[in-house]
Amino acid sequence: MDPASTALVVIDMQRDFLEPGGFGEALGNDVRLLGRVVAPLAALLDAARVAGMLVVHTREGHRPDLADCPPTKLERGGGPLTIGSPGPRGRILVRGEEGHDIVDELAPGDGEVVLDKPGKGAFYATDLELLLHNRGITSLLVTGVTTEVCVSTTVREANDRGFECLVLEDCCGSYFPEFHEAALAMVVAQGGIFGWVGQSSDVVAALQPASAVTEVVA
Ligand code: TIU
Repeated sequence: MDPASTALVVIDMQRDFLEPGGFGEALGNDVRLLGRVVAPLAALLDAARVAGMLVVHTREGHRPDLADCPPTKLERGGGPLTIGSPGPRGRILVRGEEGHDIVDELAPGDGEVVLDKPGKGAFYATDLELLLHNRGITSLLVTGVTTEVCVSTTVREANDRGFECLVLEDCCGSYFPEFHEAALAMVVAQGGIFGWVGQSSDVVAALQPASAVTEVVA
């Protein structure tokens, strides 16, 4: 892995998915299941920043007038609350609202890309491919939530565009543990049909400066 041509992509670590009263809960999910992702992802973010890697944070959400939200997406879910409904942290999945933003522990740093996307995939109706191309990025470390929805969709989109993808298991989360496992198994099956799956601790170790590694060995 060359940090200069690799980007860390952090998908949708928003209050709307991780905290009560948001979109995840409106869809009937237990949002506490995603909490396990925060600590390893914070450590990975630190390591990526020290290594000078490009960091991209995505946020799923819509314009206040919902003009970019397909009626099919609005109609689904089945609960009393849907996209645009008022919730405890503002209107659900609407840009500019508190719930739409990224959780405090993983707040984007200065100069990091924050990419608003209307769909599940990070490449759909965004300038992500252009940003990565202009920076000479060829490989992606993919993290975030949920594994089988926005992470999986993004990995598939990235794969078709020629990016190498390493999905970090402990930095991805799902409301359905069995879907998490299945989505990751689908990435590596058939000789890595969409890419690879790994653990963040291995990436953090690989990103350590050579001097730190020497110290440990000594
Ligand atoms: N519902 C669900 O699992 N996920 C989403 O709606 N969006 C993302 O995965 N970000």
